[in-house]
Order: sequence, then structure tokens, then C-alpha cells
Amino acid sequence: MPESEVTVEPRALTRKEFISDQTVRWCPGCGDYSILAQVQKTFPELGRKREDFVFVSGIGCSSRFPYYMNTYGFHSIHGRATAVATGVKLANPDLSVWVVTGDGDGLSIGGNHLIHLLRRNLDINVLLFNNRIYGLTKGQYSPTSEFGKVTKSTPLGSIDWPFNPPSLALGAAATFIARSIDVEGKHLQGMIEAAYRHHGTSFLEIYQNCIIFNDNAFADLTEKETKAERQLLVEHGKPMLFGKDRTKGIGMDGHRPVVIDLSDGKHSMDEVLIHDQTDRMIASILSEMTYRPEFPMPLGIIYQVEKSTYEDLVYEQIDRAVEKAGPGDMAAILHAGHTWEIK
Ligand SMILES: Cc1ncc(C[n+]2csc(CCOP(=O)(O)OP(=O)(O)O)c2C)c(N)n1
Ligand code: SF4
Repeated sequence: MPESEVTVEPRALTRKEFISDQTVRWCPGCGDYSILAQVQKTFPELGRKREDFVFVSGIGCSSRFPYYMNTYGFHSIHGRATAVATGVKLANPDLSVWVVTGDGDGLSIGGNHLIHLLRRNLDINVLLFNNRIYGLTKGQYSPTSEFGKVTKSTPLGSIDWPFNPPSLALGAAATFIARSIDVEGKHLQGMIEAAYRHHGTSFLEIYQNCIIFNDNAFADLTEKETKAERQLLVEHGKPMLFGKDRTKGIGMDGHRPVVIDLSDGKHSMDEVLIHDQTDRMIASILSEMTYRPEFPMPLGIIYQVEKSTYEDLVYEQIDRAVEKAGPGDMAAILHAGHTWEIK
């Protein structure tokens, strides 16, 4: 039997096979290690070959990520990972393309490229490592640093209002918006897999602790004593409950969200909002809780809808044009009309 006719079942890969031979150069205790570990744990579950994956990053500590994945990768230009990834995906739509970017790389210098990727909806997965600081350049404020934050570049406190990443993504017509945290390994693995399975641009914001320049930025969400009160783990079709014994919920008072205490005898489960990840209004309510300390922090898939991807539309458009006008001849186009030779 010719070799081409032998069908070989793809061998299941292991986590180890996604670990590259490069020395990891993040500070000891950096949240990036955990994110890397969760990606390497999740990838064997996706059932793809290593050479199907491409990681594209910009510049920053987080952007060193492609070196550490035993896949294809580009450590590209500051803020331009989304543009480079767009080219990679358009040239070869069969690849699974992942962008790794920081809050500085993705939202400062790269903000413009990010929003256009989101609205075009290429099937690319964006992992935004949000540590609310510039790590690589040693601790300047970033577009997600809180108002009033004292950093090396804001010695009197920041007077910039921070971006709200899920709201920004929603405004840019993203079709998948989710959030997780570096230290919540299982949750993060689930979000990475969900991002992969989404057909369209997946925007996954990952809260990441920079132990050197912004330590404990998310401590209230990760410390044992406070996390149950501060994390709102949302799941499609499930009530929005939180708190130590899940006795608190999110309800609505008219068009405003409110925290309901189910243990006070005045409220019932019927008043608790059920998460519908396809509902843009619910996504907006959840996203807007980000900087409202009276609400817990939503984690999970905030929004997900299906929409044609850019690459599907591009290839369909090309097919239609070829059907109508034939395959075309690039050399003939270049030499058509008025041309001249420089001597
Ligand atoms: C054109 C250009 N401008 C500025 C810089 C300096 N620079 C390098 S990384 C960075 C920001 C990094 O912050 P972030 O994206 O949050 O990543 P982190 O290091 O925190 O992971 C900046 C401003 C640069 N390398 N190139
Ligand atoms: S500076 Fe911060 S983000 Fe960069 S490697 Fe060190 S701990 Fe991580």
C-alpha cells in the first residue's frame, strides 16, 4: 500500500512536548510562569500537532512567551502582534494562532491594532496578560493602572482613567470575551480551551501578578480569606452567585445591577440573574463591574457569539471572484497599461 494511503492516528501529545529548551527568564514568582504552565497543560487536550500552533507576541515580559512554547512563534514588534498574527492567519487559516500581549503592549502602543483585530473577527486567540503595570521597562504605569497609582512615571499619582478591557472588547465588537487569573489553574485551563474552541477572535484577559513592580494587584481575588467574596464565577445558564456559602447574588433593580443577600430572608433565588453569555446587555453589565468595588469581579466567559470570520469571508470572496473572472494572471496585471523601464 502506498505510504500516502496509510492512515496514522495522531499520537496524543504530552505537556512536556510543549515545553521548549529555552531558559525561562521571568523573575521568580512572576505570574507568567503559571499562565505558561496552564497553556502547556491545556494544549495536549486540543488534539492538534505542535506545528499547527503559532504564538505571536509584541514586546514586554509577557511577550517572551513564544520562546518557551515548543511550537512556531514570533517575538514581533511592540504593539503589533495582532497585525502580524492577522497576516499569519490570513496566509494559512489552518494554523491555530495565539497572540500573547501585555496591558502596555496590547492597550497602549498596540491598542489600535487590537480593536481592529477584534472587529474583523479573525479566528485568533488573544491572551492579554494584565498586570496593570509595565514590567519589562521597570514599573511605569500602564493603561490599566488604577487612577491615582504612584509609579516611576506617575510620582504624584496617575491622572489617567484606566481602560476596562472587557468593555473595550465589547465596544470593538469582539465575539468572545473572557477573564481568568494566573493562579486559578483549572479555571484558566478551561478558559484557554474555550478560547481555542471559539470560531472567531477570542479575547481572554488574564490577571497576572508582577511580583516586582505591582505585587498583590489582585490579592483580594486570590487570597483565601477574601476570594469567595470577590470572585464572581460566571457560567452560561447558571445563576450569578458568590460569597462563602454562595448566599449572595447579582440581581436587577430596574436597569441597574445590585448585590442581593439571599440569607436576609427578604430575597429569593428567583431574583438572581441567570448568565446568558450571548446577551450583550448582560455582558455589558458584567464588564462594567470591573471597577465597581461594590460588586465582585466577574471571571469566566462574559460574552460569546458566532459571527463569520474575516478569513472565511476573504477566501469566499476570492473563490467568487475566481469563479466569475477566472484565476487571473498577476504578471499580466503588472504589465497592463502604461509601464516603462528605468535604464
Ligand atoms: C516602540 C517602543 N516603544 C517603547 C518601548 C519600551 N517598552 C518595552 S516593553 C514596554 C511595555 C511593557 O508592558 P506590558 O505590555 O504591560 O508587558 P509586561 O512587561 O508588563 O509583561 C515598553 C513601553 C519599546 N520597546 N518600543
Ligand atoms: S518584571 Fe514583573 S512581569 Fe516582568 S518578569 Fe518580573 S515579575 Fe514578571
